[in-house]
Amino acid sequence: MARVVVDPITRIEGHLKIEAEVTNGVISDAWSSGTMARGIEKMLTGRDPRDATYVTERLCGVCFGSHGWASAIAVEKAQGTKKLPELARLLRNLILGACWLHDKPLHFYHLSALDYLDLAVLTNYQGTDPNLLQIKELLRTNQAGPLLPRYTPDEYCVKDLDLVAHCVQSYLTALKMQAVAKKMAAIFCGKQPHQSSIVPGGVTQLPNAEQRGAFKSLLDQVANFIKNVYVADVVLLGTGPLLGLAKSDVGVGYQNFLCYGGFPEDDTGENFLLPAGAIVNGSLVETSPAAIEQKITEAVTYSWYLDTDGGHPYNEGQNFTLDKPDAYSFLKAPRYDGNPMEVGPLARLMVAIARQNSHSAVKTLTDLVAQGVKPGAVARHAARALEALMIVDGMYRWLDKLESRIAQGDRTIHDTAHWEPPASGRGYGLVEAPRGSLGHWAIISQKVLANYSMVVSTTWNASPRDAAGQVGPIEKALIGCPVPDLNNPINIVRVVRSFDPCIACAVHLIHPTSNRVVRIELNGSTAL
Ligand code: NFE
Repeated sequence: MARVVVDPITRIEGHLKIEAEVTNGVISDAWSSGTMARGIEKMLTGRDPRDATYVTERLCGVCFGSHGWASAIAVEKAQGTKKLPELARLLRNLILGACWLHDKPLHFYHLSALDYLDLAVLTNYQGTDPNLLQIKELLRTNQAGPLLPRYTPDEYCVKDLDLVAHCVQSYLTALKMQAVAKKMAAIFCGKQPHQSSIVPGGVTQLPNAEQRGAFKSLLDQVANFIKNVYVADVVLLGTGPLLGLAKSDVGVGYQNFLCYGGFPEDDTGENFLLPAGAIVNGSLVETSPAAIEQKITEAVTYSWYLDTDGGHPYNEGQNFTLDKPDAYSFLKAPRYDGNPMEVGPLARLMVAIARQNSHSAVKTLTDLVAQGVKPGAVARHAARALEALMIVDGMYRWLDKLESRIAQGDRTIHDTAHWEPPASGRGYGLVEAPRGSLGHWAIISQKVLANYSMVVSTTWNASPRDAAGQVGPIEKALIGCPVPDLNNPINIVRVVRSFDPCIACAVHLIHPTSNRVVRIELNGSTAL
């Protein structure tokens, strides 16, 4: 038996440490450890509830809009808002849709693809593409820094020169598409990152005809890339060289999947582009987000928190302690009805399959599962890509609706006449963020926030053990995974990255005595 420690897991957002116990070449136990503390909830206590939208967005540079959205909904619920102006709902969907279309190819090409490609074969490239020739030269002279370090390629790494060259070209195009998607979102929400349009009660900007036209033309570019490059590449790899890995148990975890419902199609709280549901042990047990919310708890048995175990998010405290011998993570352990739940694209599509959603992307994943693809590492990439097709279709539909409402004379984007934060109340906001189910819980007293709690997508997936000793979803997905070479744990990073974890919704916590603080002199002034 041996211990393998990967710290930090590179090419994810934020700092995550994975420890694995390997017995006879297979992981027999695993520990997922978030090594940063967040603390943003504590900053919100005593503040105007409307501040939460902007403050919580600063958790992260990727999923900020999801936090703003969840926060606005939580404060709206506390106020008693039942219905938003339809234009506001459409614009929120379009802003967030653009953020998702930025995020998905980023994860596949820039964070994950190097787990599956042997870039060294590019030293044999004989073509004329100037970018590839430049990369060839960087590889030849040992300067390919941005594309390295990487693990030693194993049997699942693609070594076919043409295929690797094609994927690297897509990698470079995806960099440009990130900028296009960001620009698209900024047209509707002021700026990127950290949007400034979604506020409690609605949105702040009704885009004019020119802005709507610009948004649509950028959407055309991104949609073309999503359909013809990104999804095509994922399908090409997943059903070709990676099919063996896709049919293996690598990365298969609990058969527990959760989705709060993503992108509302109306104000009922039940009708979403990505349908809501909880699957436990392979069976769909709940479809109502309101019912799901009541069964959410967070354990802190193995987390560096002082507070009591297993409470509902409304009742959670946010006080840290490092003086807890068994604790190993700054992440709490969220549970649904006591169960660890996988969240994210695969969970959403498994719920969509269980709810018999008719989109062709859902049908494609159903077919792959029928052909023996398991709900593991490769399936997570496939689901993330297929889901992008659903978002693209939704965005064209919401844009059409926006145009027709505006043509009918609708201009209402905010319930300005009636919307004031309440003196007291409490509310929760559930949304789907790119990485999975995200919830904010707000308690308001004397017109300020008395308590604020966030259960973030990655907290579900990367959670530590709970009071019952149940491991978190990433830990479970690692157990049983082959690590034939202890010095090259490539399967560990493949499995972890397939969840697209983001620990960056956090800030560094330094220990006042054991952490080394470096003093830097800048132009004569001193900074710590
Ligand atoms: Ni910081 Fe986020 C996470 C997403 S919020 S990237 O995890 O997606 O749930």
